[in-house]
Amino acid sequence: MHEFKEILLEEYDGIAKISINRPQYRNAFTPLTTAELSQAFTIVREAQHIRVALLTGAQTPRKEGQSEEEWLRTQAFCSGGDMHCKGRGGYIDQDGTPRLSVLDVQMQIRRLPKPVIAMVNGFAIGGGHVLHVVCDLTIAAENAKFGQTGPKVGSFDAGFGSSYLARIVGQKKAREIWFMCRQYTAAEAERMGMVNKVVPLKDLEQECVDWAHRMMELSPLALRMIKMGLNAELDGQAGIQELAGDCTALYYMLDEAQEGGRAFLEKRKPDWGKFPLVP
Ligand code: 1HA
Repeated sequence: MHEFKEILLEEYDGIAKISINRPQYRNAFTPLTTAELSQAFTIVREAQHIRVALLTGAQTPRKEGQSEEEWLRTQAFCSGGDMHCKGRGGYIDQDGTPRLSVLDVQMQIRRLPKPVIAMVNGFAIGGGHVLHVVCDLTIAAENAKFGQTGPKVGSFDAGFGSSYLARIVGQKKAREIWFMCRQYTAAEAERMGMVNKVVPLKDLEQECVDWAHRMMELSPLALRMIKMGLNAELDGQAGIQELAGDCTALYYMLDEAQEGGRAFLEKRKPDWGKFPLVP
């Protein structure tokens, strides 16, 4: 759909697949990666025919002589911020500016009025773990590994990466994940409630497509309103603003809202009496 350097954006049958494409670095993200992710999510938001987005990591080909087990162990969804770019104040972009722009990507995923599935094909670590947390659903391969490293490498995400995580797995587990910096298997992550389903890696994409197709049989507007309602419950005024915006868009679709605008332009009083006030 679009040429990028550090991500891939593909589309099939109303489903967009966004892959972080730096498998040699376990799909760690640079400021360029996050800038491209932002562009991709904007494209996905604007494209009316796209109904569901998948977020994943590009895979490495299996090397000659490498066992399947070893190959599976080295695959990654995303291993967080690229340590080669980590500087004072953020991850340093090509112009020397420090950035934490993955936070904007997190917000875009949460605000995207379409479901986003994290298709976790391997390591989801550090800022990569947070990316799966902010997706609406997570489907993981059996070989996936989940965990935080922030306090080990001089970082932390006390935003969605902690508070929203705690809403999903509970306060004790969220504190364990951050205070211990251990890795968890896909099965453990599923038991904690942060993964919806675990399948073998070879079946992962088909499973995600099946979930996407199931959601595409349902009312897009109903799913959108549910997503915004679930966000509003957690996000305070900003969440209510998001939900209220969608309510305004729906109201504008009614004759009653059109009457107000028309009456103003026709310099008359609006006739609200024409519209039923259902109990
Ligand atoms: O906390 C935040 C933020 C908070 C607030 C706001 C913004 C934030 C933005 C980002 C972040 C963070 O993400 S902090 C956390 C950063 N990430 C990490 O600490 C994870 C580092 N990586 C690992 O722990 C491990 O690589 C791994 C568990 C994912 C995989 O281990 P494995 O299989 O033993 O592979 P390994 O040999 O370590 O890595 C393979 C190659 O990938 C290495 O390169 P090579 O030596 O072959 O040249 C390795 O350097 C590279 N690599 C892996 N992860 C990263 C990386 N290179 C740069 N940055 C990485 N994150």
